[in-house]
Amino acid sequence: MDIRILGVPMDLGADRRGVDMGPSAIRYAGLADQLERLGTGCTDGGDLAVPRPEERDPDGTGFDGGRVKFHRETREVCEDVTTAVRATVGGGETPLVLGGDHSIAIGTAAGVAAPDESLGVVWFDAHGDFNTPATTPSGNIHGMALAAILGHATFGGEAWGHAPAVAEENVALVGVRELDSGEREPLRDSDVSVYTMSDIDARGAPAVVEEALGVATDGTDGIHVSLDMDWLDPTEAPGVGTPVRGGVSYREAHSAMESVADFRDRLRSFELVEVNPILDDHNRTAELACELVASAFGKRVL
Ligand code: 6HN
Ligand code: MN
Ligand code: MN
Ligand code: MN
Repeated sequence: MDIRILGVPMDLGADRRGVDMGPSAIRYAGLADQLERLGTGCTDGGDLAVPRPEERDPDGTGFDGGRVKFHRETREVCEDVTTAVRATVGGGETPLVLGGDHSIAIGTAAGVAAPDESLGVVWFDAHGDFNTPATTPSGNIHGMALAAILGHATFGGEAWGHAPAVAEENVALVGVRELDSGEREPLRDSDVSVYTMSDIDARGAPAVVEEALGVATDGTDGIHVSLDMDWLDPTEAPGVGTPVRGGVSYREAHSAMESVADFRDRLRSFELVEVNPILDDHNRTAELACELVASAFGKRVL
């Protein structure tokens, strides 16, 4: 497997400034070295250009009665992500996309698979990212990313971001513990398989992750893994934009990524988002991010 790292220093889709430094912090923690030690090819494709929030006006009013901050800029960056991811996959490499906030997933998902293919997705996150412009309490696009990919969120009448290759029945959301009131019903009514932290408490992380991977691989041409670092408990991963107590432990996260590695032949792309170095404790969240990526790409103790 040949991996290509694509950094997206994006923080237009979230409130707390700092996730734009995520790709740097993760590289600094030694990502490429760890991957090379696995014997996989690894090329760093650098960072895509992202406008600074200070240069722009977030505006974003007038979408289905709600607010969508930096809508135009986010859309432009996501289109660039799609182009870069598509070129990477087309060249036979596996994209490893580093955020940035989770809004970039809209660009990644659209680039990973052609519209006539079928792509399964495992979304590890404390949140549902299932808001729409009509339900969002924040106006932040990172909280709408999964809804947009599945074609639920329309932006001024346009189903922007909809990735037709991704069918709801092949999407698993794992580790959820904080949903906004407007996300619950659409998520319950959808065919997305939702595994909350209560499911992980009751059944254990390995069984839940195994089932989630089954959902994503069932009849699909490949899978995309989107790992929001706030999936982990904040004691392990303090450097994230929107921490929520009660997340998975260090060991559970490793075990989950080792399960992902068992499906390496199905893995089309991997994305790691929401590392916020400003809120971090001596880069430990970025270091953990590197370890988890290495586990997902096949690192073993023995
Ligand atoms: N993330 N549900 C909240 C919102 O603003 O929509 C938080 C979303 C967080 C999104 O962590 O990728
Ligand atoms: Mn997220
Ligand atoms: Mn999250
Ligand atoms: Mn769809």
